[in-house]
Amino acid sequence: MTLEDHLATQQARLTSDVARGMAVIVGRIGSVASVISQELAHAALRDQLGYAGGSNLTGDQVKKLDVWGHDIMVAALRKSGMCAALVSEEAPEPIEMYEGKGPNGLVVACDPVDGSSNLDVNGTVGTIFSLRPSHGLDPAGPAALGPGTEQVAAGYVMYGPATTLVYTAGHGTHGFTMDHVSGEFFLTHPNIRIPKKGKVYGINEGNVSTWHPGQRAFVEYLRTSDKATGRPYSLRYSGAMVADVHRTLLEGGIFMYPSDMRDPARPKAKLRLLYEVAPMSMLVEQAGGRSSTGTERVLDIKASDYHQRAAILIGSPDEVTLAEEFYRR
Ligand code: FDP
Repeated sequence: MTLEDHLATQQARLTSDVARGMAVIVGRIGSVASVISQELAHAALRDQLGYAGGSNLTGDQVKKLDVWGHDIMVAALRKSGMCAALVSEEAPEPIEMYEGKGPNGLVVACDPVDGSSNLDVNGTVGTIFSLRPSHGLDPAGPAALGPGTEQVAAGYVMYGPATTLVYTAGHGTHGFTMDHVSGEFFLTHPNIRIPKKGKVYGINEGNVSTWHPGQRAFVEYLRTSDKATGRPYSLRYSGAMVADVHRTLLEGGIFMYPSDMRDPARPKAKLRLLYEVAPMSMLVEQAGGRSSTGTERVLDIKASDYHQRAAILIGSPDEVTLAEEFYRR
């Protein structure tokens, strides 16, 4: 089954005001992904690696492929005629699109090229996206703010040895693999269910000195041998959220990017709520998993800023629940 056919089945299950927009926009993102995938494969040959010069609003050094990915995403969403505004990691304010205004238009939040530090070393990177109803607002950008439970669809594309697109429109999480000859996505992972418990954890352990004591104790627990509870866990960390969440979704376990708690009164998270943390949370919940900040459900966080950051502990229900217990102790 192609992505297009699958989108038609999901479209039939949504309310009419958002259904068509969801199918059109996810389809467009699939087309953009096949172009990004080609570009990544040839980037070194086309002088597309390295920094563009300058940094984005959240202070990250911007790479040439970040800028390029953003530009083609803007053009594709504008052309879709269903996107009323785009919140992108590479733009300080939402990009309003009059082509998609109206009661059925959707607001898209997107990180076109996520995991950019992997770009120059031929590592895995991804695209993450989230769709919400615009409710006919004009400007439509503010419709992106609010809890993650308002998302009507979310997904990511992973550019690894194969290009994989995983999305949910609120009725399960489904994975597709791109045929590199035609650029078309085919359903290869229908209705993904995350294992209840896993054997792997993923976290940047270089940050250990900045963690909450509960976070430190939890990781110490995972590293301690105990046959009865399947410990020690193995550590896997790719440096790209998409790859780490994808592995966790398929094989179980937990991926974590906790806040820097050196000043407990002012926790500092790294990953962005609207176009990283919230969409991944919807995808994993739809597959039977959980996503928490350590103290609250991620999808309940009400965004008040387009580039707001949030902590995330995401994966199998058993590990996320246990991590929360460690935070409470
Ligand atoms: P990157 O900064 O390379 O774009 O989006 C943020 C992100 O990548 C995630 O994809 C990734 O999980 C995380 O940051 C990696 O951060 P560290 O280098 O701090 O581990």
